[in-house]
Amino acid sequence: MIFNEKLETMGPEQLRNLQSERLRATVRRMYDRVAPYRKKMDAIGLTPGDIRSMDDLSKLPFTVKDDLRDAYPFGMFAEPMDNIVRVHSSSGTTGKPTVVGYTHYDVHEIWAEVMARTIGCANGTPQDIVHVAYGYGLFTGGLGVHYGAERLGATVIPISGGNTKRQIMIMQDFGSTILACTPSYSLYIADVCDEMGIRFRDLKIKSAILGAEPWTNEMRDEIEARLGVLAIDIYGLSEIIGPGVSSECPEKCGLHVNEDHFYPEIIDPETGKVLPDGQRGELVFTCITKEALPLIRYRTRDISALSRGKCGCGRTFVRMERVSGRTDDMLIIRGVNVFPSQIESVLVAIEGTEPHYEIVVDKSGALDELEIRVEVNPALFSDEVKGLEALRDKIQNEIESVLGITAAVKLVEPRAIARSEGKAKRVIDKRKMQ
Ligand code: DLL
Repeated sequence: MIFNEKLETMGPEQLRNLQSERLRATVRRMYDRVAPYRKKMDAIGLTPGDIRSMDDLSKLPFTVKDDLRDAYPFGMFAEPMDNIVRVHSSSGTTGKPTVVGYTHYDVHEIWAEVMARTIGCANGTPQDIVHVAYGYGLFTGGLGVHYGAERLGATVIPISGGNTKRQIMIMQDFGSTILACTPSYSLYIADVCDEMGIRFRDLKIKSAILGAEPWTNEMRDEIEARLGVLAIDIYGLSEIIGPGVSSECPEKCGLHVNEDHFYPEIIDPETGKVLPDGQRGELVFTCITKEALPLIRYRTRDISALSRGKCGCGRTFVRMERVSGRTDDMLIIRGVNVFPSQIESVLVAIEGTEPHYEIVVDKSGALDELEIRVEVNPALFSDEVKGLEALRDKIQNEIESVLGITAAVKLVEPRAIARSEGKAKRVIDKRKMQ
């Protein structure tokens, strides 16, 4: 079902005019209200009047994650706190998270709208029962899908993540028809179903809106075969809105970007130059309607490509290819964004460890596993076992409180981790990606 036929099937010229008008207003707003962005424009002698249409977009300076970090927590907001009705946050490259804010308009007129479109892309209708197993909280997944499902007029089950047996019981008893969670969690739910002697296919779930972490078409095939559902890739990031930036339709030929709100570009990550359609590079978004945090040319570090050919579903919005990787070292473990530098700062702050470590990410069944191998200093290593166990527990707890996920910590003897002459290779990601 196309939720917003008028906008989602808009002709190219009309769309371009709408985008240009919105861009002009956004640039003016950012210039007048957000000092860090105004400084960037002033530095290159650019004024809001120089931006007349989408053709001028590439003149504008980029925004990067560090800009948000430098303005932590609320310094990039274009609205006074009185008008901010919600904040969310995601991991930053150091200990500080990235904080994002929303006005009432952002939550109800933009986010709920684009998420209703997303659920529509998965054949969702007001008759559906949407089982939201993304986490609720500072993470945008749970509440993002929640408001979209309500906007669509569907029934929401706000179950959040975890307690898988209970999830399955609720799906069975309440007759959930659309599942929203990470792709890996959907497979884990299927495993637990098997253990419980329940066939997932016998549940009423007809489609699944899966995202927040990279996955492949092969994984989709497996999910569709095992779960008997239509599995749709949904993409988004907190800085832009959360989920709802783009979504596949049943044609499965790329994710339609809600470009009347979030305008995408692909750039060469080295030179910053805009690349033509079809070429892979770093995805950059400009928010052209948001009030609280209308980031301009935000560099996502996600790798994708754009295509504008006709889509069988009738939607005209540009499509982005499934995200195939990142330009930085961010890992996504069980849907949680993790930077190796966050792990390093925990380790170096703990007495008794050496700055030599390895991060191993693997899959156990459908779920990601994180193991951290860290060298212990020689004095402690010869100490009694109790001391080592206490150290291991301490690291484990610290990691859990900083990252919000559990890690298996393995203490290894001094010099057990191979030294490197060049750039240390600290991350071993054994999960198979295409
Ligand atoms: O993960 C928002 C979201 C929630 C998207 C639920 C989809 C479903 P963040 O926590 O800010 O926001 O993480 C954003 O996750 O830059 C990508 O690297 C990655 N990501 C999100 N969706 C996908 C996807 C949410 N479908 C970061 N495929 C992004 C690959 C994805 N990577």
